[in-house]
Amino acid sequence: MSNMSAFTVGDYLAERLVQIGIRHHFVVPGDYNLILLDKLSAHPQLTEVGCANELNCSMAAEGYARAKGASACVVTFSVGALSAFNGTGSAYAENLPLILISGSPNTNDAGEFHILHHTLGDHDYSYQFEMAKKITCCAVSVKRAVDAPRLIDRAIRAALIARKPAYIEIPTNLSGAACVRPGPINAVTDPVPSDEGALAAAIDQAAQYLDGKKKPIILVGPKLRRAGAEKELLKLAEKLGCSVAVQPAAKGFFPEDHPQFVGIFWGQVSTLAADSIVHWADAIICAGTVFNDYSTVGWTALPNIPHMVAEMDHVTFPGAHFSRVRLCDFLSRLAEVVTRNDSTMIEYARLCPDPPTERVPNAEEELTRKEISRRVQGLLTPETSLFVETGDSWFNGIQLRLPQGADFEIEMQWGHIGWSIPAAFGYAMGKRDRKIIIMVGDGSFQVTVQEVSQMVRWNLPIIILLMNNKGYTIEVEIHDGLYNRIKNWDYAKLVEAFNSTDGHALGLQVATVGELAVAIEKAQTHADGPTLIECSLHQDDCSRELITWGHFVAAANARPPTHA
Ligand code: DPX
Ligand code: MG
Repeated sequence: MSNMSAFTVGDYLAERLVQIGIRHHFVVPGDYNLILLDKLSAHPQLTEVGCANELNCSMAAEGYARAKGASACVVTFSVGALSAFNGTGSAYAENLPLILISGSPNTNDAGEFHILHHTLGDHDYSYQFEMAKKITCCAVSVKRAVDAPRLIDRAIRAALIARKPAYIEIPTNLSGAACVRPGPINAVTDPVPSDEGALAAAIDQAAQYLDGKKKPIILVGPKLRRAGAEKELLKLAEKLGCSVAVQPAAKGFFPEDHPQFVGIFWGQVSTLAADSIVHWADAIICAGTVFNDYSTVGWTALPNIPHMVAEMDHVTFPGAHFSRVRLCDFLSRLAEVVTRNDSTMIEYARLCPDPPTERVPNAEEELTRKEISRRVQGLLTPETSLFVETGDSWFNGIQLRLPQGADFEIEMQWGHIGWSIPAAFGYAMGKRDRKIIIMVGDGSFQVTVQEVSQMVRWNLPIIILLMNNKGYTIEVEIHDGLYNRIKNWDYAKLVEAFNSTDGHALGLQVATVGELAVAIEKAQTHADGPTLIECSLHQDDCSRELITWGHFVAAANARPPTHA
């Protein structure tokens, strides 16, 4: 049997991707990865999904990992991979196991000192691998087919355990080389269990921490879902009976219709007075929290009492640390030992704001940001997945009330404008039954607009609400200059250009309350392609929260150097 007809390195990789639950791989072809793409698409359970460029491809894979728990992005050497590093960075920051796979030069070329296309034009072809090490939890470069199974398994296992991206580089002349068949997948997927001793000690320490505290509260962070610990958190919260506040990037990780939900905590821009009750508490159980300059509103909202922080695989208390304690084990064990204390709920009932009275505007009134939010609120159902883009869309989305089952996706740690378009596309490929809505600004849309054409190609009925305030408004609120003005486009016409002869994108422009209502109705019945509703807004029509947050983030950015 010739090498090319045997089970190959490419087949091995395909089998492993399928075994970890991946059903679609996102690709841009190039001559260094073509054989590999043939092998991957030959697997009966893998569907190849082409993207318009590698930035979008990596962001689509990032979104797919949100939907399916893991993803694969396959690109060519350098010209492809360097662009895909951006979505890989996002997956790192957002704790998502994206497997970045790059084709690379023929194994003979480095030793023969050849100059190759798509490279820096030097003789060293290791630079891409070296760069990938910095933005993944594990990078492997296959140099011989015999090493491929071990290296592929190592990279995939590392990604799944750490919930971070991994990198696999496969030379163009090895993808089709003969390879052994994979052993049981458990060796790759089995989680690292908690250390029993460390877990028991951490639970003791937690009991000590809570002992004598009168006003405990739980704060939920974005790593909770990545650790698969939402159910355990709910169990702990209900046993303790205390208030549960949620960080902005964790919106929806604790049900918003639950009586113990007290809002999104981020300092002065908190919802439902979450900041007041967090500041009133005397003990904070942090679960998967991330305190960065954005979530703390320019460092103005760091909790100022000693708190305990349960992370994905360790717990830290004031004065003690325990490694190898998995978040789900810690939370469910803690739920068994805590005693009920609902003092923060009793106080919250006293201070929580009354529901705002809603003004329903007339149809001929000029469209406003508030009215768009009111309409999006009306669209949310248990089947909705709402993507909110960096920009005022963050603040508008965070204000909405999520019904049980609705999913909320945000990329707050990486914060790459344009993420929502490819990420929602990738997510839609992984979860075809969800009703996907994107809230995105004009500046962000301009970055990754090409991926609307994949929504058209796959007939995905995604609704895109484009907030056209004619500029980078979030930047205006942080620090203004002419650079925050952008060229206006006819966005509605643009998405229809993607239709060519066979597509069904619908582009609508609205400037009044009545026009938005009609457009939303059309979008809801438009089932065989995306609908973009371009909402014309006044340049200064932005949220109170954005202005306040921007003020404090600008102050944090402007701190003078403390060391000369
Ligand atoms: C930038 C941001 O129009 O939204 O609501 O008008 O702010 P708003 P737009 O989408 O504009 C986004 C713009 C330019 N941030 O205000 S948030 C800096 C930035 C970034 N990501 C990348 N480049 C620059 N976040 C890739
Ligand atoms: Mg804008």
